Amino acid sequence: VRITVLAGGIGGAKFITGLKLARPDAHITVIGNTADDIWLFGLKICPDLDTLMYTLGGGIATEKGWGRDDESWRIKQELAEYGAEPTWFGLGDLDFATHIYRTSLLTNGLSLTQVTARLCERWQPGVELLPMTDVRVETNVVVDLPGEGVKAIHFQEWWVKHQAKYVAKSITQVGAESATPAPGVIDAIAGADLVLLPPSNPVVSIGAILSVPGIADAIKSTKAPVVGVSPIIGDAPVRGMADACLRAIGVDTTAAAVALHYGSRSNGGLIDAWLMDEVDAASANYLPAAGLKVDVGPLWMTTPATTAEIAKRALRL
Ligand code: FO1
Repeated sequence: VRITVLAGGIGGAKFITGLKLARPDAHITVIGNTADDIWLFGLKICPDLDTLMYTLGGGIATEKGWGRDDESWRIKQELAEYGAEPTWFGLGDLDFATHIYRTSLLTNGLSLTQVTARLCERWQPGVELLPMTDVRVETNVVVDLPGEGVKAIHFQEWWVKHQAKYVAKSITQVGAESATPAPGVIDAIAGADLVLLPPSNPVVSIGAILSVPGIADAIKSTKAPVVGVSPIIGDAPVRGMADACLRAIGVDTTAAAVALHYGSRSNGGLIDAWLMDEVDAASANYLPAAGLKVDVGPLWMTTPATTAEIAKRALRL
């Protein structure tokens, strides 16, 4: 069975860990968000691809959910001694090696798709990991910064440097309109037996992937069923800042509102079915009228075993 998953970082990686346990026989293709990518110190950092690769390959710092396990921070300290900016983004020594190697391969002319495949030869994530595009696309957040006024800043600056404390007035994927899907992305959607939207951020993760021309159309027209898993439980994001991002696009932070935001494929939308948590069961009732099949069950991804149960429920749906 061929399963294609669109994924952001931490939530997507956790879900896919469970999916692998639920269906060890499946050929899983993961289309990763690259709009969180950022160039720092001359190096290309791909947070979501790396979170997927390290998590599925067994090298993630589990408590944080990003970066390497058993990490040290000597390079960061040394850069700080020089007064090198920025100091707000946590790049560890082992993680730096990934970014150095990735950037050197890109400089040698390999595409991000080829580089990601090369990095995965080491990590063996057990899935085919594809960037959404080989072209530079960056999520920008428009904020009103004290003393600076209204301006667009990189997503990582908003989220990591400012801890999302300034209201996101709007969120855009810069460069998306002229981007093209990476090789293999459209085929993975068109040729899938099942397409899954895991509990990733609907705006800056899934939304960013869908901003690449051609990807949303491929999902709308694939013969495979498309099943989404709610990233919202009890009117709050499972993790991260989906509430602040949803507010920026005028969508309520509820499981049902996110389902309606994606919309039913029978009405020109993106999904056929939606899995939501038990605490949101009351709002499940009015989704069938919007053309969506719904199931309700526990959605907290507390352990790989409970996450495998969530994945099995999505597969049944
Ligand atoms: N998240 C943070 O909150 N603080 C950091 O300093 C930080 C550094 C970092 C370095 C490499 C990497 O792959 C991810 C990193 N993240 C960090 C996570 C990342 O900013 C976001 O959680 C994702 O981009 C959102 O999907």
